[in-house]
Amino acid sequence: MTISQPSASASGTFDVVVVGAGFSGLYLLHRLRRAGFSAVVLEAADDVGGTWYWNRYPGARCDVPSVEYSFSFDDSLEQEWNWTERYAAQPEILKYLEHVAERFDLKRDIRFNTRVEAATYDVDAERWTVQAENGSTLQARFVAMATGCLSTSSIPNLPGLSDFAGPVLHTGRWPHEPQDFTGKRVAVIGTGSSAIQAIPVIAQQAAHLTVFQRTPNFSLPAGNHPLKPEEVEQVKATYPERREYLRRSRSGATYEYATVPALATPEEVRRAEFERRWKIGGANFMHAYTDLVKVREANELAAQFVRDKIAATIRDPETARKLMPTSYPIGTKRICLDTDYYPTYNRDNVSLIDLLEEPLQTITANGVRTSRQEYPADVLICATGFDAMTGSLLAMDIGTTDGQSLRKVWAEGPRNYLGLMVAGFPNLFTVTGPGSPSVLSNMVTSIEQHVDWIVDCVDHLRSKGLATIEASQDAQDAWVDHVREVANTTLYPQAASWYMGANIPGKPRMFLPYIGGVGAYRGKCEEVVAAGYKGFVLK
Ligand code: FAD
Ligand code: N01
Repeated sequence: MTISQPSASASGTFDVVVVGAGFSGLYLLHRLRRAGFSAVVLEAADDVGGTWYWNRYPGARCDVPSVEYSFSFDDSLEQEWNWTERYAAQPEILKYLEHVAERFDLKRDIRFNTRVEAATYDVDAERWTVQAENGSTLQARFVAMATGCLSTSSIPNLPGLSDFAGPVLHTGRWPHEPQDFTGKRVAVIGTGSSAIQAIPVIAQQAAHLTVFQRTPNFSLPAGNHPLKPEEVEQVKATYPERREYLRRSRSGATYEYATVPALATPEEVRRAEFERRWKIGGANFMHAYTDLVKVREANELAAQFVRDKIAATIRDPETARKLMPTSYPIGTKRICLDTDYYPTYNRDNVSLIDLLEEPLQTITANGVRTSRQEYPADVLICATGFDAMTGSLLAMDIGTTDGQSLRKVWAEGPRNYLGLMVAGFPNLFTVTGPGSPSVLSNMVTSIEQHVDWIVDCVDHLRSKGLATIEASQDAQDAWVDHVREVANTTLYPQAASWYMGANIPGKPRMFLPYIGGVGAYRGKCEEVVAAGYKGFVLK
């Protein structure tokens, strides 16, 4: 394989085309450049940031501690950057990513306002052609899809939506101009993580907020707080060990990982432990016992603890009842972290409408009509989530000149090897693809691992004078089976969640991420490399 020189950018021919300029695309570009490859990033938005560019709704923030939800690849970056809160808000994370882009001079190789619509592999020339909506056509040996797991917003096909007279906003495509809800009647559809963050903030401003809930979610207190200088210093002093621990940990973040099952723990001890973790805040609660997401009876103990908290917080018993999830195990839909979510329902200007009891019939010009009545609204907010994990990949027409089509190959659900490559599509990588820990982890930890693996792989091909790498069909089949088997040892498949593809009508149902754990998964990827890229065909 002849690798072109890093300067070969103007011609439209590159070693690697990267799609997406969020955490994944930025780090990919940096590493590819350092390794001496010519690379370009194509990004649909007009700036960097990905998730943190698009999700500008009030209250948006991370729910993995900021000091860990950040890059580890550069010592001076992590030492010089100062996070101000336990969970940084969207503007701060976006500022961080802009800083990273500036610091490593990344923007000169990012083409903004460039949405990729197709990528075709020429099997004879062993080369990808990538086409964008704006007419750009680029050629490359390799393509890396850094298109994000939660980047294709889903607006449900609600009857009458186009009749609504006021603005319709989606949390994942939030306008750049500040939205002023003062004096306005606001309707929010959905009660997932985005809504749960936005509702308490919007309620403080709006004249009235009506929340339309279909399925109640379990939410835990985030316990967000400003970081004290000494806390930051302590983290910085131990960053190398901390990051190494994260890479080998279960979720890629520091939690107090359980060692004992809930069912073997006396009730008073268990309640005290739940209480302690509830007070600290964060997803740490879900790691209290080894059997919480494996054994329904154990799970129910945690679920009931949260329901009791809801009952103790909400003054109106009917509202409390509506907010209590009962139809799926806690944690099997993405657990939510909040700041004042439940107390918000004690405000006079907030109402909760249960769409299971009074189904949504239509959106009207002036509000939302259910089977019971019309609820007036001046602004409609869809906090209705994403076509997760596969949506952004399948939005593109990805194929080969010998007739392979990703849309066809994935018609029954995504199939790949290690979440990194798909059999039949040589030299095409996905970052945090389905079948990898991805959305079940601190995603920055997982993104760095995937990017490092991909760049090391391309570097390996170069050093061996090889042109292509492709997942073998057998290895892919075995991996897909393994991903399903591990998922089936847990309660996760019992929920109609976006992890299962259940939020998108017609989407095949399968558990999309790999639940074997970040450290275990990293170990498998390392073993594959040590065994000469076992399960891949290199030519
Ligand atoms: P993204 O940030 O999604 O970036 C993908 C980019 O690709 C986007 O800019 C998009 O415009 C671009 N793109 C997509 N398709 C195309 C195309 N066809 N052509 C050109 N460009 C394209 N994860 C955590 O671990 N912890 C958290 O606390 C956390 N909080 C979150 C909060 C919100 C509100 C959301 C929505 C997600 C959160 N996540 C969190 C998940 C988050 O998506 C990841 O942590 C991370 O930001 C993903 O980075 P990425 O670069 O892989 O993808
Ligand atoms: O989306 P969701 P999200 N009629 O899919 C409802 C990450 N994230 O944007 O459950 C009525 O979770 C739907 O109802 P139901 C995180 O990974 C992280 O909130 O399908 N309602 C649900 O209530 C998260 O999991 C943070 O019955 C409809 C809601 O809309 C992921 O992104 C913050 C409907 C969608 O919830 C997605 O979160 C934000 C319809 N037709 C996001 N269609 C952090 O805190 C959908 N709904 C880090």
